[in-house]
Amino acid sequence: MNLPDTFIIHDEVQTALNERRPVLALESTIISHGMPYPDNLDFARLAEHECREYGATPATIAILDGRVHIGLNEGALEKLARGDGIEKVATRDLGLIIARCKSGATTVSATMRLAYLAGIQVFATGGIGGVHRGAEQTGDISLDLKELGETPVIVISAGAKAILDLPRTLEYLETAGVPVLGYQTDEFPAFYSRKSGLSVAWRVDSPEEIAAIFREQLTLSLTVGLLVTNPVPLQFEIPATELNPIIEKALYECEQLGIRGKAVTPYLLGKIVELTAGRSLATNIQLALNNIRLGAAVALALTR
Ligand code: PSU
Ligand code: MN
Repeated sequence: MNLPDTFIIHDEVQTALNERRPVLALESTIISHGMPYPDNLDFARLAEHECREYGATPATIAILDGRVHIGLNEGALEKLARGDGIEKVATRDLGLIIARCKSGATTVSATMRLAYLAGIQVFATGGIGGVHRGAEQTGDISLDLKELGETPVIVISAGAKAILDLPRTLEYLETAGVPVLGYQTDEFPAFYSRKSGLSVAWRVDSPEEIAAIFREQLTLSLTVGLLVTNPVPLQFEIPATELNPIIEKALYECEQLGIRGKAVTPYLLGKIVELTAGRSLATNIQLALNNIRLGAAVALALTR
């Protein structure tokens, strides 16, 4: 594929792509805007380590000084974790950030698009953005959903964050034509919790099935993503009953402070870490690592 000259593909990633070995894309907003320093740096390193352990080359994606990096070195991870001058970059911000030679951490939407352009088919994150509660009034719907409806990449997530309006998020995904698969579950997981009370469209039980479904989508030239939802491991989940009052409190304070737009999700995640005395951070890290393990297995299945 002919890549724009603003792209810098890490040697290790380029070699893996050339040799048709499994590559897994990882996002950077979860590092810069989703977790506090220095836990986020430990997470970023562990994420890449876990990916390798499970047989795939990690390609963490971010923009540094106007260059799109597909695969990062240790210095870049450190810079993203510290977060100074690091913008939160969704697909709509890509042109501006690159044109102005700025640095940014990519969200699910931007990471999907850049992974696709770089020829990477699988991407593991924590949880996708979605329709926010109260979107009837605010109209706040994450660009992640639109991107899922437009870009053929497999996204492995722990569902959507419980801070969102999950029924409306699922309705949006249906309208956008995005298949929502439950990995070894019939229920749509709610990020910190394994259950949401909502059903997924289809259940799958192996990485091979996921790879087979994606191949058929490509054969049909369907230009949509494939959303895989993978529940947080039982020992790390925070049950919804326990979390709901905390989410209510975080949402209330967010509203009181008048926080809007792209600052909402980072604020809520940070507030929940504070209100759970760090427990939600441990859960966030574990669910993301769990997604990386599955993502590596799916990337491997796609090479067979
Ligand atoms: N998953 C996490 N932590 C995060 C995010 C996802 O475990 O911080 C980020 C992703 O980058 C996602 C973004 O795309 O939150 C959604 O932001 P918004 O609601 O502003 O679209
Ligand atoms: Mn938003």
